[in-house]
Amino acid sequence: MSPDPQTKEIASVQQVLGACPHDCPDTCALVTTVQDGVALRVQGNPAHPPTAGVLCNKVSHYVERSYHPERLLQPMKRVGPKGSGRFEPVAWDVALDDIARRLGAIAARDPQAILPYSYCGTMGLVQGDGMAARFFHRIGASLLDRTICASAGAEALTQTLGGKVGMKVEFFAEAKLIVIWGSNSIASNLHFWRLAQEAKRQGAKLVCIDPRRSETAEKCHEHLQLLPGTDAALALALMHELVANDWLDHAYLEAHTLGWDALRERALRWSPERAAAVCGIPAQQIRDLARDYGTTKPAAIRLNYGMQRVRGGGNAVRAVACLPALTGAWRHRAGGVLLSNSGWVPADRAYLQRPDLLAGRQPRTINMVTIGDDLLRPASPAFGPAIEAVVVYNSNPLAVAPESGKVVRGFAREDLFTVVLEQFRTDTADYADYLLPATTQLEHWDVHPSYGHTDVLLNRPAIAPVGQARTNTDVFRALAARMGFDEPCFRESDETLCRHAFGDKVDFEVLLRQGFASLQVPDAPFAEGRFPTASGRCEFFSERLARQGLDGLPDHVPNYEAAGSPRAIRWR
Ligand SMILES: Nc1nc2c(c(=O)[nH]1)N[C@H]1C(S)=C(S)[C@@H](COP(=O)(O)OP(=O)(O)OC[C@H]3O[C@@H](n4cnc5c(=O)[nH]c(N)nc54)[C@H](O)[C@@H]3O)O[C@H]1N2
Ligand SMILES: Nc1nc2c(c(=O)[nH]1)N[C@H]1C(S)=C(S)[C@@H](COP(=O)(O)OP(=O)(O)OC[C@H]3O[C@@H](n4cnc5c(=O)[nH]c(N)nc54)[C@H](O)[C@@H]3O)O[C@H]1N2
Ligand code: SF4
Ligand SMILES: [Mo]
Repeated sequence: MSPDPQTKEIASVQQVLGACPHDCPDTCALVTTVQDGVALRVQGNPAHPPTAGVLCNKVSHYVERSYHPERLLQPMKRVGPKGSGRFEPVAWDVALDDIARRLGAIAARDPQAILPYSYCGTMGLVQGDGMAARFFHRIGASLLDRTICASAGAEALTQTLGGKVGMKVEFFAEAKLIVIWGSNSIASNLHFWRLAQEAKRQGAKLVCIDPRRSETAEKCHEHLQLLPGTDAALALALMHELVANDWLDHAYLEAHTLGWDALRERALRWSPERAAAVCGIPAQQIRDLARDYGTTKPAAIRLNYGMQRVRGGGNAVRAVACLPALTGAWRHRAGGVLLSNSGWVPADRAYLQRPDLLAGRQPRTINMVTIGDDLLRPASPAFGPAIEAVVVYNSNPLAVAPESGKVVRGFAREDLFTVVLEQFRTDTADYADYLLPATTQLEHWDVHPSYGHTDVLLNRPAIAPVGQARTNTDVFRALAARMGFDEPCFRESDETLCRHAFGDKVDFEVLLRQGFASLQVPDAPFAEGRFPTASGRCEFFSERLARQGLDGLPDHVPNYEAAGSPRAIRWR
């Protein structure tokens, strides 16, 4: 048979398995079609159940992102004043030599004057804080507290349930009541919305709790349009009604919770009328939701981070996280609450990030949300040395950190040495002394945990780096070599990092073969209690908080600017 030219063409087409890098609970599995070294399209992997072959609109265009004409393709050195965005190309070796020399000189005076600044440009454990954390630990640089998104909610879950753990997302499809609380699922958690639709087709009722009539609220059966920052009051009033109508699972409360008497007493102070006045919604709406929640089984709550970005946000998440234990919703696999499942992931951070390279040093910690203030702070005994160098990767602080006026002034300091690893010319990139072109997800290895489902994923490179782009790991390896860090961990390849990222808890061969692997999480993780708290119970009352002089029980903590004030009402 003579060779068919078309067959030859098809034979050179490859499909490469990957993972979406974005900070999104869905952590989709990708399939990239590549021909002759060029990526043609990115699609959802139909074999991965949470992805179900579908990507959001943003990532289905990821090929365009990778080949975008505005992509940074070569290292650049600043020539104009800070922030002017005027650069000239520079060779990688020249840039890396100079960066290593300057960081080395600062570290010789005080390594804490160096600050890494990163967040979730990629959620990958390898291009995230794999090699980078090793490098900064070895230097002894200031540590960064990554608080910009989820800290209040994460802490609240940990105090109540013992970790960032919750329902397995797939079972929302079997729930008969779904409460979508402080989450705009259609926009920011699309694959969950698909499951909620499945439940709806099976007769489930959907309720949305959001100050805004979001597109998600629009499509639910009920919308409780409460004032921002009043969720804990609502949750306490729901508890009030569960008690008043005895919609309680007494056996579950007895066996698997801590502090019920105290919580009960507090809840009884929150009549629906009192909460209605605080939340700005009718008392009857609270009664109706309590009835639905108390009498519908299984009932599931999907929280997201939208509701914890207020003063009492942590308390609100604690109060909501208590609810399923009152009704025993956890007994069913389609009952309970989900905010984050990242606590189930067996990431071996000691291996990936090597905090042991601090070798007994205890650098200060800088909170990423105060970066503006901190860049403008002079040296002092309380603060330590002024920040002299910032290395930014996977983040865009000028756009994302609060009080951006101060952040801009901080980054505009002529005496600050700034290195930015980026795919694009962001606001922050404009302030770099060196701007280093980074690879995209199509060009590097990585492994990905998920906070919305309970699988982990592998991302294989589909194409060679575009232009002169380099992986984050490569840049930190190269800097480590130049700074004379000769520990073997600085020579490990990305593939090796991927292989060991989950220790022996995940079979890497499975990841290589199918691109994802499911974690061993029970279908109804807390049906028999066994919460990962100190007591093994759902902790309504937290000894830990009480010992710190804080309220041991969740409460409604009002906004600094009271809900119902003229400004708040105008906003509404
Ligand atoms: N398409 C897309 N998806 C994303 C992202 C993205 O940039 N684009 N970002 C990802 C990231 S980093 C995150 S953290 C998540 C965020 O995901 P979500 O938490 O779902 O999104 P937000 O828009 O922050 O907030 C959700 C809703 O909370 C409401 N809200 C605000 N204040 C309150 C309150 O006090 N109480 C209650 N009950 N509701 C309140 C808002 O009106 C909003 O509709 O999305 C992820 N997914
Ligand atoms: N104004 C404003 N501020 C916000 C928010 C908001 O909605 N508005 N949301 C808040 C929330 S919820 C969050 S989670 C944070 C998000 O804060 P960030 O995580 O800092 O924001 P992103 O824009 O997701 O990512 C930052 C940059 O990482 C780059 N990047 C992606 N992949 C890679 C890579 O592999 N290597 C390198 N070197 N760079 C890469 C991207 O090009 C992007 O410019 O922002 C918070 N701040
Ligand atoms: S839905 Fe989320 S995880 Fe899926 S492709 Fe879009 S951003 Fe990525
Ligand atoms: Mo976020």
